[in-house]
Amino acid sequence: MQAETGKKMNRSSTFMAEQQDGLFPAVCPLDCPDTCGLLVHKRAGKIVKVEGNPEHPVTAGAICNKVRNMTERIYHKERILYPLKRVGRKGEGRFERITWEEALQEIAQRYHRLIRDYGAESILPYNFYGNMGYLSVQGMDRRFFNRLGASRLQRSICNSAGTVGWNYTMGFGGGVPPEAAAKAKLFIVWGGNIVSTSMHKFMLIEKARKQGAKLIVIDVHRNKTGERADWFIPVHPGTDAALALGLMHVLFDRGWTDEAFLSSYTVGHEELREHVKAYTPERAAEITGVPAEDIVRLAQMYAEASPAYIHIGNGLQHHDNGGMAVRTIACLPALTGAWKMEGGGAFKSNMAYGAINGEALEQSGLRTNPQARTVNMVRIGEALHELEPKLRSLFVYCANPAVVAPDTERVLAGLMREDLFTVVHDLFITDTAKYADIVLPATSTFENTDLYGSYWHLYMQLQEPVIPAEGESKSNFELFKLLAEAMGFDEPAFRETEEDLIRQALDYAANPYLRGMTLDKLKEQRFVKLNMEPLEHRPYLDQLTTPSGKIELYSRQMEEAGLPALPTYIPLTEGFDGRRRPRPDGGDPYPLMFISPPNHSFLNSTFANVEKLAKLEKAPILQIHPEDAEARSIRDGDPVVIRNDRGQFEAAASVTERMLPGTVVSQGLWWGKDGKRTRVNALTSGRLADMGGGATFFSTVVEVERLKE
Ligand SMILES: Nc1nc2c(c(=O)[nH]1)N[C@H]1C(S)=C(S)[C@@H](COP(=O)(O)OP(=O)(O)OC[C@H]3O[C@@H](n4cnc5c(=O)[nH]c(N)nc54)[C@H](O)[C@@H]3O)O[C@H]1N2
Ligand SMILES: Nc1nc2c(c(=O)[nH]1)N[C@H]1C(S)=C(S)[C@@H](COP(=O)(O)OP(=O)(O)OC[C@H]3O[C@@H](n4cnc5c(=O)[nH]c(N)nc54)[C@H](O)[C@@H]3O)O[C@H]1N2
Ligand code: SF4
Ligand SMILES: [Mo]
Repeated sequence: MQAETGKKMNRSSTFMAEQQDGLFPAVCPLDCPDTCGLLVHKRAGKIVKVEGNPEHPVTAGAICNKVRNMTERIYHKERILYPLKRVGRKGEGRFERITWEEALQEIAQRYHRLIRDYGAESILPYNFYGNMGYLSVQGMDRRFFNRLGASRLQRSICNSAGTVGWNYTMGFGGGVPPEAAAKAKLFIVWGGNIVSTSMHKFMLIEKARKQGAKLIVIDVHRNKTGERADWFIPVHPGTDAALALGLMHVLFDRGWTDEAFLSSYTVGHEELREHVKAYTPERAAEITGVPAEDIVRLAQMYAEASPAYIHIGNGLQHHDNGGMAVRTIACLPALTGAWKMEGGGAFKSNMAYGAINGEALEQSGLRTNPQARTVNMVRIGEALHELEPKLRSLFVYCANPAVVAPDTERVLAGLMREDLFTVVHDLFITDTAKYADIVLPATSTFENTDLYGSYWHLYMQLQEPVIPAEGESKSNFELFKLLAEAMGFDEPAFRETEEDLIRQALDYAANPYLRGMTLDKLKEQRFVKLNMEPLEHRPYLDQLTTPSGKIELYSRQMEEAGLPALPTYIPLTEGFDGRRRPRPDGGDPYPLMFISPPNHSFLNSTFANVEKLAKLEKAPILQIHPEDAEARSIRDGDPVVIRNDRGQFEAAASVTERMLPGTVVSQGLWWGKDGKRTRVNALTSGRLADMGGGATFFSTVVEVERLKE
């Protein structure tokens, strides 16, 4: 293949890391649905440029600006290159260099002592998807903590509320694949900002628009995707289920439903038809802020477009009622029969198509403490203070809870505990690492071997080291092998290689889509498409794994779980609907809804320390409606403080009509800097969503004031 530079890509997977010059294949490891194929340019042994791999069938050579600047991160002057031990106070960030031998011995000794005195449950791993590689976060690390007998972690900070909600309706955790989506004539992006968070899907939509397709964005603020839409529909936060129910009312009422489809493929359509009579467009308008005539127009466009595709974003899922919102929206395509046509239907995640053999990777049989408790990662602030028996050690990797977890003040107070032994494995002294007793240097993805799936497209990819490990850094895989050895764990599971684990991950008869996927093929081709043949023999709609095998508009499972069996609008616990109802306790100290979604140039809190990207985002900004600004004598550019009972956050006001009055928005997860209050999660709570133990970042109420200087 001829790449842009005219140089030939090196396909041989042996010793890429040792070659000084050339062009090498790689995979983007970040928590982004697109999982791009990359090309890494090396000169004199160093990476000089990262670009998209034009051969990748879906991402096709385009990558985001974040990853185009990846070299700034890999060779950042603050990257940690050897193990460190804390010498200052917790939070101060003063460390001294130690050897790996010392670090491993100290951790092993502390862990043996904790296990003897308090039991292994006193130790909690805390990780998320800082690196999406299966070996990075679902491999040796899981084996290690299973064998240790540590408390287990419920990894629910991202999308688990919606996943449960989707599954109640559809059963199977896969939606419309990209190849089919390209054929849609109407795209509804609902609670997502795909221009920033899934750029290749936006590119796909742009292409379809050239053929006449339309894009509608439903969001609480006109984000970058809303700016580019044919129709942007602003809603009050947490009211989407009411909007969907209003649409259902119109669809049934006007006879715009596909009755044959409803009879063949759903259960509960008669109950639903009755149920939604109460959700007139007028009532839905009152709740959502969307005018009744717009609800009718939207229902008509949805019914007439064929095929129509709904993208369900994370904005819906980070609310008290997030599970129900997703469950409700997931019912819409069944009313019009959109699923019948190629490209019609909905997408929340396509991860299920590529499901790997997670059990082979983590080996739950190694568990020395099968009864170990499970701690919800969303509630880490509370867990560090209140859990009994106490947590006495936190092992953080691939995550930055001091910035990303809700209720920052509580998290930090927990991390300050002198009796908490904290280990952080990362590439940088993150806000979390500042509180660590031991900091361990992590490799970047380009220094690792790993296997990647995608939660949007259908290709798996292999990463092999393109450069040697920087300094003394080690991959997660290697680290947990070394720790197992230091702890004296001698099971064969800890002696296996990366390639052994990749083979085990791919050997999974339970997933027909994985049939034929092998390590050898991945080495040869770099990206290999899942085997989609099963869909040809047995259509998607015949594969649903709900108890009835149909789309469950009425769900007995939900009823059994104590939830409404039919899609229902449930107001937020904190906050207001369109009637601006005061809080149930009568008080109204925090009249504004505070939404804190990701920004364009960071990936969660990753890249916030890369100067070039931080400069593009300038500083934390609070978008506030002119009415709300005027009521508080706030002018554009003014410094403001945003407060509630949990904490404070400071930003520069941007007075804008992007939202309905009553909602303020600040994008981006900034690190704390120079004692400034730059972390949005100081305001958010550890309250859990209605399903899946999910986070409720966006169900937050605040007051805003001009900051006196
Ligand atoms: N550039 C960039 N890309 C990313 C990330 C990043 O940090 N930066 N993060 C990655 C990760 S981990 C994830 S999970 C995905 C998330 O990506 P998306 O699924 O696109 O979700 P968010 O970016 O969280 O966008 C949420 C949108 O929902 C809106 N919203 C909030 N509340 C409501 C509501 O009640 N109703 C409606 N209709 N809208 C609401 C917000 O205004 C925001 O525009 O992106 C991934 N990609
Ligand atoms: N207010 C608010 N809070 C949010 C969100 C929001 O929209 N608003 N979004 C939420 C969502 S959807 C998510 S997914 C979470 C994300 O939360 P996290 O997964 O914690 O995301 P990051 O902040 O990117 O932190 C990842 C860390 O992993 C490190 N890392 C990268 N690669 C490796 C590796 O190979 N090994 C090790 N050991 N470390 C590595 C990175 O340097 C980085 O410090 O945040 C959540 N928090
Ligand atoms: S962050 Fe997403 S868009 Fe950017 S390179 Fe990675 S996978 Fe591609
Ligand atoms: Mo996420």
